[in-house]
Amino acid sequence: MDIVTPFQFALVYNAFSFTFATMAAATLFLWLSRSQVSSAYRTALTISGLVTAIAAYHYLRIFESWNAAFTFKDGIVTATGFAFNDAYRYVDWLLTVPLLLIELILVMRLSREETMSKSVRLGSAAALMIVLGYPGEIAPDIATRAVWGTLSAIPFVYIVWELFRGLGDSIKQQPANAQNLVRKARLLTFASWGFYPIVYMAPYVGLTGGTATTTIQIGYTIADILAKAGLGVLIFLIAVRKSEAEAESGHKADAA
Ligand SMILES: *C/C=C(C)/C=C/C=C(C)/C=C/C1=C(C)CCCC1(C)C
Repeated sequence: MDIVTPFQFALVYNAFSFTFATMAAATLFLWLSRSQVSSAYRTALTISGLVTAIAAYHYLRIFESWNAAFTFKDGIVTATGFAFNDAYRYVDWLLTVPLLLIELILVMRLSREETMSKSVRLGSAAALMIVLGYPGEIAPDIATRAVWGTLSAIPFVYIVWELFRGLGDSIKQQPANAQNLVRKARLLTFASWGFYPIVYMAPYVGLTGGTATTTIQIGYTIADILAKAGLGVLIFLIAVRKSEAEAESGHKADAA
């Protein structure tokens, strides 16, 4: 295990702790807000809260693992010999990334067939992306990291392309008051998801040892907060707007 400075140790320690609290709070918010939206969007909020709940659990485990890997005493950090376990993060992604895509697709309320086929295709591509990324993440040398990272980027590019093209069309079918928010949700997904491969490349630009470890952990943590809790809040807002728009057009139809 690469040794970190006291500052790096504390930074990652606090980031993990903060993220656990953020994910847990987001879960409560998303689940408790279900009654504020029409029944068509409750599943999207349930899944959104499930994503942050799974992440909260894994951040607790990652936090424990970080704490077990080092001792911080009298201003000095020493490695305990227990390896910091990055597998928690990848298991978390394996579960949460397909769910996040499904959440985004559900809130669009497409036809049943489209929802199914998009969820299966994007969900499988996302799982493949994570599985191919892991061997590179734990590889000790940059060449191996680069090979797996490049393979993982293939399904990644497919997902990005599919989201832009496929979801771009359905944005036009959204009620006017929700279009902008759906566009923002898509943009937030792109921006945060695009951040992961950039963070992954930190060792390519010469970062090593504790600096690389810290950069990667902090980078993934920021991206996770945006991609999971940030998206959850946007999904909630979209669901509220769409519920309002649909209730209104329902009233008009009743009056006619
Ligand atoms: C909540 C977690 C999310 C949204 C995680 C997303 C992760 C990615 C988009 C990861 C992508 C990667 C590549 C495109 C190549 C290098 C390896 C990965 C797995 C970091």
